[in-house]
Amino acid sequence: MKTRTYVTIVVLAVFAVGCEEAIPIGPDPIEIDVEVNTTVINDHDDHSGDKGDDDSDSQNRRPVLIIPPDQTNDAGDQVSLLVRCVDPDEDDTVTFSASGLPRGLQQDSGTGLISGEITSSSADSSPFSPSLTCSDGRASDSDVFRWIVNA
Ligand SMILES: [Ca+2]
Repeated sequence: MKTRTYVTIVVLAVFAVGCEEAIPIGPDPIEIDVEVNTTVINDHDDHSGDKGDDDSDSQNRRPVLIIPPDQTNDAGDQVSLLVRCVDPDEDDTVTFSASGLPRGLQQDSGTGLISGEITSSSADSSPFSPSLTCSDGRASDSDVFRWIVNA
């Protein structure tokens, strides 16, 4: 008889504590934890989404100008020098511009071809340091080379 009574009291005590205190308090902290985790995950997604939009512009790769080797010509020479520019982005079209070319020469902005007849007076200003630029409209590459014109 003593043993039965003891067991019954212990079981009732645990049951009462479990019902009145453990159950009402228990679920709340768990729900809060879940919400916090969910919020953190959503923030992450939003940020990477923003970065993705920015990257679509910043992912443009710069065209690379292939600067010609130094040139030597005589005044009066007919020149035809093709400058190349490589853009890793297949769909990008590059345009060329040049400054400081020997007089009489110009560069085709679409093809990069430098052509013309070097004027006789160019020898007086030799050597030249032409600056070439190619651009895909968002990024560009420039370089300088040397051009000697002999009289
Ligand atoms: Ca590009």
